[in-house]
Amino acid sequence: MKNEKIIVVIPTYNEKENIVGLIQRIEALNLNIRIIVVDDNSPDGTWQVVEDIGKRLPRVEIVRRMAKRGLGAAYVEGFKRAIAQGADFIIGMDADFSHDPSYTPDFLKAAEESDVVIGSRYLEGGISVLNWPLWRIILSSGANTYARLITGLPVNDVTSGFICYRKRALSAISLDSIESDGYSFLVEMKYRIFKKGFKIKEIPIVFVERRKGRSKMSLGVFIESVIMVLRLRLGLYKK
Ligand SMILES: Nc1nc2c(ncn2[C@@H]2O[C@H](COP(=O)(O)OP(=O)(O)OP(=O)(O)O)[C@@H](O)[C@H]2O)c(=O)[nH]1
Ligand SMILES: [Mg+2]
Repeated sequence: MKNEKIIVVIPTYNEKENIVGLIQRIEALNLNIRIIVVDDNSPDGTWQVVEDIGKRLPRVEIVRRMAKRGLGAAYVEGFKRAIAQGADFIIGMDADFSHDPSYTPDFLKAAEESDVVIGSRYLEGGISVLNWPLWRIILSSGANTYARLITGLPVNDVTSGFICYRKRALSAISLDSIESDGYSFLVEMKYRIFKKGFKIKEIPIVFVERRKGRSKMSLGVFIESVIMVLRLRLGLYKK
């Protein structure tokens, strides 16, 4: 693990209240991690805050896109940069502290024997989330079961966004052909990587509901995900 390059990619939209603390927590791990924040021109000025941190800490990079184009498109941009910068391990993480960066060593350890490591909320039959109301648990586990059954992915948490990819797994799929803009991106990535025959492993995480800022889930994104999962199963996507 010694000389391997780890890059964390964080998509942000109005996460000014979270991103500074999150970057500090990643820095505190002392793993020499590079951080790429991909912001869609957040009206709250998240990009500005990260740009300022980047002036002090060259390990922190902001990619500012000029319009809100969805989580999937933001990740694709961040992943392409991470690969171009020679990352060995690329970790996708939400900005809102739902994904605790202190799991990073667990991800890296599990990645020794696999190509993709998923931080899973659904291991051992239950759901490990903190501060979720019942409706959210029902919605999330319903969406997860739907996506798992339709795609046939041998993964418990197919909708998790907390993922560590080895470079070879990310480079093997054509990122430019990814179709999902919203949350189905997370299913699409796992599906494409699985179809290429890479080894996927899950580690247990506790997902903590955001305390600051707002969720970006919308009806449009939800509908896109329902349809995209079906299209994946039917092979109706650009390969
Ligand atoms: N760049 C970019 N980031 C986005 C977009 N939509 C969501 N994000 C980020 O993606 C991550 C996950 O989005 P959330 O809104 O937290 O989604 P969620 O975790 O399902 O919802 P909550 O539990 O309510 O937070 C966060 O860091 C968001 O800021 C987008 O359109 N563009
Ligand atoms: Mg969140």
